[in-house]
Amino acid sequence: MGPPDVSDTNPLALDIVAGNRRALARAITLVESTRADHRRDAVALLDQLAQISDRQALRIGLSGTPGVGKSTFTESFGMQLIAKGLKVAVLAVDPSSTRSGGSILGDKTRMERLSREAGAFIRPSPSQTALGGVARRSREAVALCEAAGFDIVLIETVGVGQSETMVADMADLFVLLLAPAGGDELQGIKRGIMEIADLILVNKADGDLKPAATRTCADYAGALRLLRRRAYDPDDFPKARVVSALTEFGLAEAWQEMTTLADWRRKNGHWEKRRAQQAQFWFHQELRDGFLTRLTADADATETIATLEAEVLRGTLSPAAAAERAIAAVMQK
Ligand SMILES: Nc1nc2c(ncn2[C@@H]2O[C@H](COP(=O)(O)OP(=O)(O)O)[C@@H](O)[C@H]2O)c(=O)[nH]1
Ligand SMILES: [Mg+2]
Repeated sequence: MGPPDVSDTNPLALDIVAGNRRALARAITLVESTRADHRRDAVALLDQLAQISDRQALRIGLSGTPGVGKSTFTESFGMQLIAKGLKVAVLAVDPSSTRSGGSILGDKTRMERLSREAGAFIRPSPSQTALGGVARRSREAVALCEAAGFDIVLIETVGVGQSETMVADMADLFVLLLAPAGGDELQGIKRGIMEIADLILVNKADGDLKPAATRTCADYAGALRLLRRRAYDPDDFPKARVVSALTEFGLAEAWQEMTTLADWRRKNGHWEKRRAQQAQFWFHQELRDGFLTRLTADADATETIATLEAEVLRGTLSPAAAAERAIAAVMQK
């Protein structure tokens, strides 16, 4: 296969692939927009990029409660990757961020070194996004960073609601950052989150907190062993380790674990399979969203649905029968 024919290609796409940061930033702004014409441009752009670039980054999802050290970790871990000559993009996914302009922005001070690096790109989550749009915007921003040639895309999210699952659904690896627990209680971490973690990092293993971090890590390692084995893991994964984002203790080892796991998955076909399943999942998500958007934009359909809804409210029609009729009415058009 020769070089792709780029004569009809959007210059923005070419600029992104050439590694132009401002083009990347503009493209992310475009995919964040909810305007219909922007949406069309964004879809066309993403499609073109998929045609001209097959670059893959290692996508790392990173989650943890506020204060656990995500920003500090991202800074020191990111700097270590930069020192290896890797290009690092950091994206924030914050479904709750309707306030201050996103989670990373407020933390910019904690990523001062990283944000000055030529090989790094940091994008805070936008302040006002419709909740349903968060997943799409993030996923598309990841794809844009990938096309722009980043080796690592770090997708950071606060541990609220469904955001961890959402981030795991767009990542190759999912890392859970935890704090040392006081006493012997494990933090109220949900089983579902444990089940999607590939690597648990107990942060703040420094100074007075080190013994607690080590204990907590052993507890989590024990808890992980109780989980059902997953087909896409080698024997000793998922793992728990201690790190200190502050002193950088354990960060090189954490990176080693991530590459070991990623390489194993690549070699055993799980990487491609996971990416394919993710693409399939997002396709269905887009289908659902697309149908719903079109439905609510259609006056006749909206009226039909309102009429049926009134019957459901009165109890004269069952919800299932009403849905059947609504679908039949809409499909006939
Ligand atoms: N002792 C210690 N403190 C840390 C470490 N990492 C982060 N912190 C501190 O924990 C607080 C929250 O860190 P931050 O990175 O903003 O957490 P985030 O809310 O998860 O992004 C800050 O005061 C950090 O200095 C660490 O490894 N050790
Ligand atoms: Mg933070």
